[in-house]
Amino acid sequence: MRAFWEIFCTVVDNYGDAGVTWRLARQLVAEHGQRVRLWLDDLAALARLCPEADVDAARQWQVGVEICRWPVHWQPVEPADVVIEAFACRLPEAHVAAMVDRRRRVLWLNLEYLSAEDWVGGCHGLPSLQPGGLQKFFFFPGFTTDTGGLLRERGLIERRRAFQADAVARADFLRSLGVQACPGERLISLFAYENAALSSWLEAVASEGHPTLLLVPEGRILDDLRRWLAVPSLAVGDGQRRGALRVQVLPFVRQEAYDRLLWCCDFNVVRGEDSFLRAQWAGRPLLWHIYPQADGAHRDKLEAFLSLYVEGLPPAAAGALQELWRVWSAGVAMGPAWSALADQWPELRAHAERWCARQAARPDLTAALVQFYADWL
Ligand code: TRH
Repeated sequence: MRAFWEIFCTVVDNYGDAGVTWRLARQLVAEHGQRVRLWLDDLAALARLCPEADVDAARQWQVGVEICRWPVHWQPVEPADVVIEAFACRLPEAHVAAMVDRRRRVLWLNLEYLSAEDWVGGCHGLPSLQPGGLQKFFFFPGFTTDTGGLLRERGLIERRRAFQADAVARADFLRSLGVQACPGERLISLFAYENAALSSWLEAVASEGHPTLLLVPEGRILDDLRRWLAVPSLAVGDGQRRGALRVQVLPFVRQEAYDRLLWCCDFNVVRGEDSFLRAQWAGRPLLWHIYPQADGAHRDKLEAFLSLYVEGLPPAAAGALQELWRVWSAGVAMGPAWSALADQWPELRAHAERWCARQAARPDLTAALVQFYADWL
């Protein structure tokens, strides 16, 4: 059944909002044959993830998705069959009125942020009555069977495993980014917000007995990195060595290439929502820089995810991982937590693949949305 979907997204900051809705839009088209219009108020964010996107176009098509600039002054258009407001952004009032008036019923969904908290399962799929008699349904991504699942394209895990098994493909890909890894070097990627803990972590890595290559896409952490390296500036392509640690600054690459970077690395430091999930699909140990919230709500989210994630890990490995994530999030000294992790690498590596396989065995979020619409009809 081919339906027409609209996805509305305001870019709060960074890339996650555009990143998640762009993935969802593409998957609805490519895997479910749906017609999709994506409304974005900031095309510059999208253009970082999809360089073909034209930041000046009011309307354009990319890989079958109609992308429209969400104008400040809304011009009436016919609403779609399914209208998704991403992350509780406010739909134009005139559009809601048009949804009320539409002859065919409209399914109105609010796609929420990803969280592992307990209450999410109880709220997933609940309707709320809106003025005008419409119902809005809350759709929660999540890690448990009572949620809407996780964004995952068809065949993703198989493609990732094939790539990881292919040393030539990995080397070619890294070379395309200007990276030449030395034999035996451990690869770590770093995509994070500013963090006072960075210097203590890099000290620890640089003083280890084995070599590490740290790959840092350009972004908010660069200033902290530059200070630790004590260099006047850092730009894409720059490389530095401190003890056992080599550091290289990478360009910000398109979304698909960032996936491959995660697949190449032994350990990934990620942030926000989308890169956090992609690192899980990479099947490798990770460190999450959760998006900090002013009211401290991110701490509950971090703990909720940790308690789910460490299930099945031996206590020593679970404790070491939890401690590392907590100190990184708190921005305090990382040295002891990093060395405590050293003995746990084999456990953590096997666990990351197990966790990925367990999550990938569930229906993905896009399929769950399509099913939700079919059931609602
Ligand atoms: O950019 P973020 O910090 O986005 C955040 C989160 O979404 C957070 O939940 C939200 O509240 C806040 O924005 C407003 O982190 P995130 O979610 O990982 O998004 C980054 C996107 O950038 C993701 O889609 C991956 C992509 N990316 C690339 O495409 N190329 C790159 O080189 C890199 C480093 C990232």
